[in-house]
Amino acid sequence: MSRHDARPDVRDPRAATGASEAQEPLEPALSAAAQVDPRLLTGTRRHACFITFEGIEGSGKSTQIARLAERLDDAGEPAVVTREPGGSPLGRRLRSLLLGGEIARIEPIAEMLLYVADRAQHLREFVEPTLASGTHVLCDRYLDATLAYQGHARGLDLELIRRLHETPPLDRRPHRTILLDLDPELGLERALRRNEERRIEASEGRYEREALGFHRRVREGYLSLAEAEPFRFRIVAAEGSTDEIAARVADLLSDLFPALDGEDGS
Ligand code: ATM
Repeated sequence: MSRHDARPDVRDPRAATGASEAQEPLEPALSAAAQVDPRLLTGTRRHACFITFEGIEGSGKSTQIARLAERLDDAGEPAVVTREPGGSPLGRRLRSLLLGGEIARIEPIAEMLLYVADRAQHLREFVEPTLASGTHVLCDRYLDATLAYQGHARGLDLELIRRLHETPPLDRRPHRTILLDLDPELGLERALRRNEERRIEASEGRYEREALGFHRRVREGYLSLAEAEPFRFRIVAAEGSTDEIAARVADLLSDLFPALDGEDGS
């Protein structure tokens, strides 16, 4: 785990700010279809950014998010990395229930509501206080994962999922979403190899056991979400070296973080 990986159990920004309770967000959430908030584009920006990373299994999100956190920290823009599910103490319990093999079958709507429960707790306990303290938040999966996996791939009503996310604290929208796009066949191959190396099959292998068709639907789902919100999404081809992909990611965020402009991402 890198020094920048500040999942809440590693580094809690409330410790730095002295806040003991989850705070109300200090800035209004952007609407779902929002264009880039002009305040985020000025050199005198005072608001921290909420950036999410999405993609199918094996698309390299974790590696890229860690690289970006490092680049931002080096550029004097403090950023923490977190993830869903699992960005709060409750979320970590939910993650092991959702991804482990302990419960053989979870009803699709129950599964969706557990991801939403994880998100509500994560937003209140970690994301909002962190943004309020002026630290950027880089989140490995967020609302679009629920729309792609539980909506597009499992067939749950997308509008139901969206409606749930109109209620605070779930109404927080990312300022930018990086979609790492990859052929699912390649992604699954990478994910299975990684799991074997790390021996995590038993604890987190539930999605890798889904058929290829499921992962194809997830990818198509992500691409249609990106097409519907071009202002928020940036699609990055997740093929090539880690350095090449990191450079593409930095380039697509340089309007929000001018310090990333013109660097090579390595
Ligand atoms: P990571 O391995 O990227 O942390 O994701 C864990 C799984 O959670 C991921 N599995 N695969 N493939 C997708 C799944 N997931 C959902 O199905 N819905 C959600 O809302 C979220 C946040 C994750």
